Amino acid sequence: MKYDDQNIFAKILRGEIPCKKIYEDKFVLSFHDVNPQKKIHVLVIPKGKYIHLDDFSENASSDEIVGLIKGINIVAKKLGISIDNGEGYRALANVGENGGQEVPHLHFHLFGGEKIGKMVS
Ligand code: DGP
Repeated sequence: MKYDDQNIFAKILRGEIPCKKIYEDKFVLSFHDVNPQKKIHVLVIPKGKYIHLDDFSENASSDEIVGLIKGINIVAKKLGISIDNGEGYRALANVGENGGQEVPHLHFHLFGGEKIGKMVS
């Protein structure tokens, strides 16, 4: 499967569609999910063109992989939901059709601000 440059997150990365930005650096962009499922529900995406976690794991550079994982921690701290903040959150990546992935650009959902509950329903 080829990366689709017209997916919604590619358009957000190019600034063609607005987002409620939380954080941005060389490797990641983070913004609020348009349809929040919990009190806090944000997305952290790599800037590189990766379809899903498998694509990212196989093809991203070590710097990009570290950048994404560090980015999640930075965003959690910024939102006040990290372990350092005495809270905690769920980081979740849907992968492919069976994983329920709708947007074909790798993204981690961060859910927090309340007890998140059952892992899968
Ligand atoms: P997933 O099912 O894991 O692919 O989740 C895609 C998420 O992306 C879903 O929670 C809704 C969110 N989303 C879709 N379109 C937009 C958009 O245009 N802006 C923002 N901020 N979020 C979006």
